[in-house]
Amino acid sequence: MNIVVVIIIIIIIIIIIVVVVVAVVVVVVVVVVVVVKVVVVLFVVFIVVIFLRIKLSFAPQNKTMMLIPALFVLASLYASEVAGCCEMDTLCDKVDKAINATDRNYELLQSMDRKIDNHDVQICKVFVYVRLLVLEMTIDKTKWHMSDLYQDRIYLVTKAKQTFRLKSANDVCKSQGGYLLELDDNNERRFTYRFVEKIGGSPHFGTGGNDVVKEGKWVYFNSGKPVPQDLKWIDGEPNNAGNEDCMIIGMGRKGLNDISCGTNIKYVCEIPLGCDP
Ligand SMILES: [Ca+2]
Ligand SMILES: [Ca+2]
Ligand SMILES: [Ca+2]
Repeated sequence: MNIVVVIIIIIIIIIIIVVVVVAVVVVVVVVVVVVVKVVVVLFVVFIVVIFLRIKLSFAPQNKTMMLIPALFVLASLYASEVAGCCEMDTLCDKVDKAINATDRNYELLQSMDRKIDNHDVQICKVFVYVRLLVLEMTIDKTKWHMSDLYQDRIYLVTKAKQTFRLKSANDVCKSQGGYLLELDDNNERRFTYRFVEKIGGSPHFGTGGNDVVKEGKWVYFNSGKPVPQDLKWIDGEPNNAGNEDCMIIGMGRKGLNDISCGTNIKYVCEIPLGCDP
């Protein structure tokens, strides 16, 4: 055989071997990368499921309702982060929007995977964050105004005025995972006042405060807790003028007032997002 032909055949064989080796290496690398990503995602989801299950066994029933979408969001979030891309554009838009809502939220998310070992605090923070994202995605924006985060909770205000009945309004709040607003102190009063002031459209905004059972004994409808004595009411209020038993945030006069239950007003729901309601 001609020596030139032999050399050409050898070169072709070497090229084929190199191509095959390169192809095998590329396939192996791709498979390893994908497997590692999947394992990391599954591991994180597994850890989160374990901790959420521990938390949920002590948590109120309504939090269980959030588990499946919460885990879905969390897994998607982490998968997107690990993969370095957003495969689910719509979800990622929502996530980005929520992330940009406050710097504090963003820090919470960034610390999510780093501090997973500090689980007790971190899982609660993750819980707040995931529930916030789920709420952002599921809330009917034609019916509700939604506040920013305030101490692991947010507030919803009805867009339409309704005849204010404590039980039916509280039931509506419950269906959103919360209860009629319970002001624990004047800081919460100031935060919610600023929020409803921005919304406007109603002279009064209903809360859970009432003295229906005993005149002058102010309690919250959902928890039955007493309304704190040092909450700032409008000067001269509550005055029970013509039998007023429902506590409202009064627009224009920057304080609390009692008005007749059954008035046509907007109202405020308080939605706890953390582990401690
Ligand atoms: Ca409160
Ligand atoms: Ca009264
Ligand atoms: Ca009054």
